[in-house]
Amino acid sequence: MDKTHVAEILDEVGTLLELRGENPFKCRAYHAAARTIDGLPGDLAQMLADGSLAEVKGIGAALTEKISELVTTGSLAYHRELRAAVPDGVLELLRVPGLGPKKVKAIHEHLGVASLGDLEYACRENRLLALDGFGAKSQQKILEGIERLRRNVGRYLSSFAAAEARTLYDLLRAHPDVIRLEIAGSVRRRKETSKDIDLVASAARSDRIMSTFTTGPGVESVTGSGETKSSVVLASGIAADLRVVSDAQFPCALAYFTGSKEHNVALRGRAQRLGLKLNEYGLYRGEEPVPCADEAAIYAALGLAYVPPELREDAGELEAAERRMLPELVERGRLRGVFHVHTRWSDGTGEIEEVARAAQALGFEYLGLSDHSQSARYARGLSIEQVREQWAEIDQVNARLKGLRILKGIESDILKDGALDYPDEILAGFEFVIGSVHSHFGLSEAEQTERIERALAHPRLTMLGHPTGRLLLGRDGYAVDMVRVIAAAARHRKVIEVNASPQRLDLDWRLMRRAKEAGVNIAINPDAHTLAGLADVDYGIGVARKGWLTAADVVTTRGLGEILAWLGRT
Ligand code: DGT
Ligand code: CA
Ligand code: ZN
Repeated sequence: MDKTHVAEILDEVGTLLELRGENPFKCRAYHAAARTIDGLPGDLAQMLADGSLAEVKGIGAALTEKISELVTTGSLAYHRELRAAVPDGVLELLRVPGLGPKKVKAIHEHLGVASLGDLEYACRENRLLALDGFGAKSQQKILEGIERLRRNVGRYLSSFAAAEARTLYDLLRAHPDVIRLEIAGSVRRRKETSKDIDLVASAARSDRIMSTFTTGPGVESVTGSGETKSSVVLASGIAADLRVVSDAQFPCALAYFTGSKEHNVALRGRAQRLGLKLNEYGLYRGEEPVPCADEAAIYAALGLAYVPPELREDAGELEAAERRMLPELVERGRLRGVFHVHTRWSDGTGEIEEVARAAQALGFEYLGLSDHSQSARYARGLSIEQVREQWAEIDQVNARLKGLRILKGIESDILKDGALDYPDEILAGFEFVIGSVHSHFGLSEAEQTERIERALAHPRLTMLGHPTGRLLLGRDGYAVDMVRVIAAAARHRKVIEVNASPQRLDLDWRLMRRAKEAGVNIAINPDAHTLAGLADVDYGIGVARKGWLTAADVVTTRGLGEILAWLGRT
């Protein structure tokens, strides 16, 4: 083993000791030894053999023994032992700029954060503010640091990709040469994550548009530039491709670059069976182009109803389009209210009245507040006394508000055995109860499923929150049999939420049709922790559409009267 590698291991031992909260002198000794070894002029094996290593300042007998083990065996038992005690995700936290072992230790111990995804979520839920040595500023810096690390992952959350795409769209839309312009690719299909941004424009000439694109603000480097295609990497890390075609080519180019690839393949196959040829330039019968004014015309020429981009995943949409059986997808404008909103009473930032006014400004008739329950200590879950105080405040604010009704709810932890937090008489005082799993992620699939099934059977439970607990690009959901969970929700007539936080989008859209077919209604819940977070319902709409949901499948498209009747409070 060479010196550099030995130094790395010693340095990591120092860090692992710091993470354990060991004596700072001991930790520093390892870091210092690592630096010393790295800078030694001589040969390590030689120095061990002739005993000169033990003479080096700061090395000494104990370290010499460890270095000897490293050099001769290639690893160090002490290091392996320390390493095994720390989850991989916790070590990963050290890669966030500004987070040293001491801070990582505090975050891990006090907030249970064990991965980058956990950390991002904790920041978004304002959990770091409760820790000594952290403030709103450092929380923001950590979020930016995580974003930078993401660049190496190569995928981005839909919220981020869509915002970056929108900026490019606005830049190009203003260009006088542009005739038609659309965001294509996975962003247009409202996928939960995207690799890059795809834009398609039409114009009589492309050169000036291309130069606007490649020299646009936020462009860090140009990775390709040509007459029909240019590629850039933005300063934020994400890449973007722009295609410019003639206006006649635009519909087929847009369809092609919207994808998905699987949908394209199926569509092309269908064209072939009809004696047609479809590619990114056009639709042809023999050599003869079949003119298509827009995407709908392409589908029509293939005997199909127009397939909205969200459905283009080769999941049966072509068969449904042929039979004119595509669903009329839910739209943002149909949402009449929201559930699952946090306030300052637990880990949100808004006062009840502020949140209510923000909800009203978004056009909602009702606002279902659901702060955390008493077992969620890390999230400042409400004691029974605080629950009663919050109810009193809600009554006061409701008395002042016109046109918006605040509903009293709770995000009750589903306890390890599937029971809900709080005794039944307190639960009965809420107008709705969301049950969520926030702990014991490590149960077996059977145990986790039974736990959630038991919660769903509770007569006071209204809906299941973020059913798998996943954090996109952060951590997988816990092991759970969602088919059984959906069946249980159907049996007990419970709603499942689509948590619209862009980091969750859980229930996954791939499972929504199953829920819908089982007769389970979906609530599009922002899980907002700030006033701005209420608008996250837009991301929920995106995945609900991907999941083939109509307004009738989404409980929050119902007006207040119907909601109150459903909740049994007319
Ligand atoms: P992403 O970027 O991984 O989030 O997903 P997409 O769907 O945006 O994929 P991307 O950016 O690689 O390509 C954009 C679209 O271009 C894709 O949805 C379909 C089309 N496309 C790309 N490569 C192929 C291909 O090899 N065959 C076909 N049929 N279509 C392709
Ligand atoms: Ca893409
Ligand atoms: Zn939650």
